[in-house]
Amino acid sequence: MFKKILIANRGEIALRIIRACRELGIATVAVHSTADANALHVRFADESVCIGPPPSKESYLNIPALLSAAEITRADAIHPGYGFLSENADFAEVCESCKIRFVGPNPRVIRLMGNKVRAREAAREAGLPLLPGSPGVVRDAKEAEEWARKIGFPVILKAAAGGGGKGMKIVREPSALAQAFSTATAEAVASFGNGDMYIERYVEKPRHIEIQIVADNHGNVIHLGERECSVQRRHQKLIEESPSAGVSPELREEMGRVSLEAMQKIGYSNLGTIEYLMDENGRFYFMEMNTRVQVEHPVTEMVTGVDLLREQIKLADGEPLKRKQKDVKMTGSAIECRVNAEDPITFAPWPGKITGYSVPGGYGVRVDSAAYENYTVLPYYDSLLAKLIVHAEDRPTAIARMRRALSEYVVEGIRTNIPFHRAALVEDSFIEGNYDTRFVERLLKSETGSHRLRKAIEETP
Ligand code: MV4
Repeated sequence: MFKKILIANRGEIALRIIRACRELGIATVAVHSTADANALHVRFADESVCIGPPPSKESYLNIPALLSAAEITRADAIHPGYGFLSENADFAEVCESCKIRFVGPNPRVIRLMGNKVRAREAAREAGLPLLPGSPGVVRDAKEAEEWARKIGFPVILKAAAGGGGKGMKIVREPSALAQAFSTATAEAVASFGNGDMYIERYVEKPRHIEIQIVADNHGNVIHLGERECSVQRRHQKLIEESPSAGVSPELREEMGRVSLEAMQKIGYSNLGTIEYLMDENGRFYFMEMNTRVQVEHPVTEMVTGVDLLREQIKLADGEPLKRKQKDVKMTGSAIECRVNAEDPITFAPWPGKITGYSVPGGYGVRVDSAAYENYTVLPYYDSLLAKLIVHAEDRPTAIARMRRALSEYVVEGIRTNIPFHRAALVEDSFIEGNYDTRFVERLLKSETGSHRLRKAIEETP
């Protein structure tokens, strides 16, 4: 087993990794920017190294500084967490060439999944269902028009280097295609330095359902069921749950089986998440694959009883999977609310000092957070303050438990989106489990939704 792991991240995920290491008897090295000198991940780790000034580019994304820190402290592995360098194939490659294990899949798969056109092709070859679309890169507007005619409108143009919604354009009629193609291409060049586009049939009100994959270096793959992540705004997820109310046991079996078989064919190893779009008829289509641990991994941990970070580290060390698919059981229902330091109506980031702080607790409640009283939320990094996770025997009880936990949460001195969560969890469509990716938009637009949000702001301590 590894003796020492360097955590190339900050915030709650750095703490989550440190906790898993401590339980495995592995020493930890925190890295931090000058602004993070007082952060909890620095205090929780056995050692720490300052790697640069506050901007991420000069610290948490600074590859030479990270490798120097790993070499100086003699770390034998680097855990990238999520975000930052977690899906950077070049970084994974440099780590391996420095004889430092990268906790994640091999650079080949990271690179494959990073290019959405190549990922789509690999998914098709591995037997995953795809939406009708171009088999490869669409070279110009004329070619896009030919494909659109075959596929049928509406269509969506997507950047090969994209993900997270950048460089995407929905096109509803032939006359709008040429303009959309050039705008999307320009956006993709500006954002990713790569203007390659592909085209797909557009699904109007999709649900975002993802399958958790766990794979070892010896060809064994299992899945841990699905997470539903349809409650999101501008591609930022806000609420995730497992299981999804829109997935029957039969559909779960099917999605899990095809996902697992595809990963065996691709030669995937370590943790991974396959994202699917589900249409109104319950049909699912491959969207993209994430080759890292995800923010929302705790809901899967709560329903399966599998410690994903512990497993991830053991898998990176080459340990074979002990669990077989038949050993995986999903029990009850788990929900996660992402508590962000942001305005609950405009969603604008709201950094600043937390002057008063009290976290919820009790049966079935988990808080993954790096916040504490007198902590200052910094403007340089993402605004995730805490993940509030509940687990209960069934979905209605989980919803009641989450509402109870949200009512206990006190954060003074900054604005948070706790009122948004309070409003969301009383929406009929959420309670019925009958919602899609337009949920937040509808809540904010509706009379009752916006009224409830304003009331929740008044009532939130
Ligand atoms: C789509 C789609 C509808 N049809 N593709 C958004 C981010 C990127 N990963 C892919 N996305 C979408 N792709 C087709 N063919 C709708 C979205 C989409 C979306 C997907 C998941 C969760 C939230 C979303 C919000 C808006 C659009």
